[in-house]
Amino acid sequence: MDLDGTDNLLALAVQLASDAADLLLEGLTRDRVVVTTKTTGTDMVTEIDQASERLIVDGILLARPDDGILGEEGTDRVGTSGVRWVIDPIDGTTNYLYGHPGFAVSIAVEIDGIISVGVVNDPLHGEVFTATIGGGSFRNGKPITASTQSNLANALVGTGFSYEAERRRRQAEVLGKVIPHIRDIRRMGAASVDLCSVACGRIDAYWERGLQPWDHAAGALIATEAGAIVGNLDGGEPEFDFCLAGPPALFAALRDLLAASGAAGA
Ligand code: 2AM
Ligand code: CA
Repeated sequence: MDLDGTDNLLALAVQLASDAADLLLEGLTRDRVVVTTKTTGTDMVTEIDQASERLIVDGILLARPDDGILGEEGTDRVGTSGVRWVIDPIDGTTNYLYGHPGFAVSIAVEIDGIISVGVVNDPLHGEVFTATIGGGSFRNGKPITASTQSNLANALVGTGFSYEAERRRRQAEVLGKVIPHIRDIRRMGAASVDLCSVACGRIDAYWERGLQPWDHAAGALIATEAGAIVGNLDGGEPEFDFCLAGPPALFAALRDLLAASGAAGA
């Protein structure tokens, strides 16, 4: 697809994320109710998660009826155009349920299997992060870059915990081994925003296990285009087993520390 095609996809993704973000803000003015749970009792879904996904999916299909779509709340549509949308209608649902800052609408677009557009809209902070492959990363239209920190001891590192209790316990053990070797830890609660935080240098690095494609697809492109490395522990792409993001000067040292701390099995 030519540059125009990518730009058109970006414009549509920005518009749909903005419409969904308005829906999220409107939902904050009313009581929020858990309508169902998924993997565990703490993996919650509100009616706003479902309404936001419906809004985004309807908008995509209206403009581009031949595209594929993968969405957290159940959309799994095979397309014929070579374009597939990967969406999280609310990333950071626990924060959203509590009205706590740290949730976002995340929309990525794959072209022929390659993530080529990423948009993360964090409505409470009024921040829209965007990236196109090879085109750099932006926050509200201004270019952003990842941190230049090279000393692990001075690195502020984000992470997240599983919805599953026993896994959370193991992850807390890993944290106990990692935290003496870094500046401090942040746990915000929305993977897409954490990856954007790496992209703009307001944390130095981030890792988490157990992420789904819709959690990291857009944020990983935004972090990568901002100069960070995003991958698993073995030099591969970010995946369910591991997502680590950080600037080149920190990535290897943090990866080694995490591996030595047993993060891969936690
Ligand atoms: P969600 O809010 O869309 O569920 C929290 O650490 C971050 O990880 C959130 O981005 C959350 O997305 C995501 N996440 C996805 N699957 C998860 C899981 N099984 N356990 C915990 N967090 C998960
Ligand atoms: Ca979600």
